Amino acid sequence: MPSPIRPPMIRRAVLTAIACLTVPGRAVEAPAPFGAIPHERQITWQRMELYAFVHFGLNTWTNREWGYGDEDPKLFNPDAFDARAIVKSFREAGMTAVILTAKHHDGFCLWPTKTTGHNITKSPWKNGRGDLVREFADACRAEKLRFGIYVSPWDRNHAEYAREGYVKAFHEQIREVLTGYGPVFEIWFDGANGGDGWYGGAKEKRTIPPGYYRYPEAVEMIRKIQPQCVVWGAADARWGGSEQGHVAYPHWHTMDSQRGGDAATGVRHGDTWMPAEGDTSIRPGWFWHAAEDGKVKSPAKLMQVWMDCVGRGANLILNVPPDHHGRLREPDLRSLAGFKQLRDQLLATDFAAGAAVSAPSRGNNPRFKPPNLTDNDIETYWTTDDASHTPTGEIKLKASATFDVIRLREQIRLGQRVDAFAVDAMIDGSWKEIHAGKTIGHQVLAKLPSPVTTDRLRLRVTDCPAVPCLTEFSLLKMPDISTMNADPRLSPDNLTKTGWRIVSQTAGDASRAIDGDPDTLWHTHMATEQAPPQSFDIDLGSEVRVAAITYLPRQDGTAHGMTDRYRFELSQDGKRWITAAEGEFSNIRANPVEQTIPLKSPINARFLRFTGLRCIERNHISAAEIGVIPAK
Ligand code: FUL
Repeated sequence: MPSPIRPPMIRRAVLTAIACLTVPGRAVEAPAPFGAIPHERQITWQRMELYAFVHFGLNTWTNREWGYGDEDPKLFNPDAFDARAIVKSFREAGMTAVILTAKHHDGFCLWPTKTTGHNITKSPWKNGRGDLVREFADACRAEKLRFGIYVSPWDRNHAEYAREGYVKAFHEQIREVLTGYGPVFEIWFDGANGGDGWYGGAKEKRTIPPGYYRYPEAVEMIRKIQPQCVVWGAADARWGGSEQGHVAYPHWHTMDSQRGGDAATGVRHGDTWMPAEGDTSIRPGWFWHAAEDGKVKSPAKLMQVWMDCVGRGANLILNVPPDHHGRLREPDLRSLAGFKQLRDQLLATDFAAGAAVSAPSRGNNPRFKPPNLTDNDIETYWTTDDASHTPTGEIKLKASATFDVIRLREQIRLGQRVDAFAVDAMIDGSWKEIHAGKTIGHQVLAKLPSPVTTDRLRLRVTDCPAVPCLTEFSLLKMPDISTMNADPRLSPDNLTKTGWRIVSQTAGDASRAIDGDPDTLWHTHMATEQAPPQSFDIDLGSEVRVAAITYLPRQDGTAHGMTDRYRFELSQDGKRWITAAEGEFSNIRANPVEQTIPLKSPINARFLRFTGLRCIERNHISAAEIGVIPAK
């Protein structure tokens, strides 16, 4: 949830260190910083990139997402809890830290706090002598991951909530978790404030005035106790703008300290360094629910989220909730392992490593030399003379390579500078632009539409208000995730959709119904509702012997536009069509799972038309995925 922000303090010492370093050869000063710049704690944090969120508490037993505040502490009793095993799984998944919900909105504290009786000492677990914050802190230390804490500002249990008494307790809770457990890399202040709650038995709705939590005071205290702790949501880092984990592109690390700004994009020329953290859960909910064991995000989906978050320069906090035994579930662990494998495959070979780069450099000084781009060192950078805002560098690879991901990084200690860049490849004797990008910042991972093979490239900075300072240029190859139809909501028998394209549609963006992603959808609710019938035609890329067709209704919890009467037509040339199936999806509202319509006998076709003839809610048509099951 969005939260108030405050500018971080600019640390001159770091700048001075960068600017005044002298080097052998001609002494040339580093470029002056541009705009807002990060604090050292933010730089360290931005390099952590991917870490785990753990939502665990009474909701794990009550099957709720937001506890009301009157839950019985006796419910908290995991019989197989092992913090070390959980943290080890995160380490093996390549994560850098773990953040625990030490207190969620229900007010139940997972450590023996002195601020409220609603805490873990009232639980049978370890005979009331348990301390979950300590268990996680110790496990993180043992596994060499960093540890962070979520303490919900909104407290639906506390009788004094929305009054002065609670703010004191809340600040005290912050002090407790930051004093007794060793270094805390991040503290998370959620912006959610739903209003109603138990509040000591009052059972009413309470609203809070702006500034109620007195964050500036809390931040001052935090700085004294743990100066390196990143305060998320109130001082050092911002929300990524959605609970699906992705952030927007172009993406800025800066915000406006007075007016805030769009959390997903950031604010160009904002006066405050306030990098984003995208948050999402590996499951639909944040807490564990048995009914969601079959709805764990696939490795391919996690990879997509990661590309749209970490690949745009933000951090990703991925929630993996333990069950009521206190263990991570098998499907979650499998997905985490698959996700790690995909990242490892992507990052295994940087085809640009050690490549020769020729370009002008600042004062011809070796410190700013172009090969700094390909030296795999995130601190060294290539830069040019002050007058040269849009330089070009030419890169000669050691050998011809095939890649489809370009990675770039800026030296963010000097601010986020680049507005636009382009990359060309030498193909068949001439330069061809293969990518035109916008922001870079800490990192950008640009996925090309198809792989490129070359041994010569050109990097052109095309728009930059100051001389650019680029630390890294890499070329990577994405493992084929289009063939990984591992999402449990889709039958593994579905044909992969590589090479499919939408030929025509009556309304909306039908490509979203053939992207293999159950979380995106086609719908015909534009400025006004486009009533059924609505249809689109797919070119399957080549002829297929179709045995069955599938329809996955929207998966986002609403029935708007869900179809219960359909028609599927097939064609070999996209002109003459035959009706392959027409009928009704029964019970689709109560059970919105993938529907499979077997054909009477297989039909050869290259084109498929789906028509939604009727909808069960509102007056438009929607579909999450349309698929084809080929004859065996
Ligand atoms: C939200 C909360 O309301 C959810 O329950 C969850 O904790 C999520 C991370 O943040 O604002």
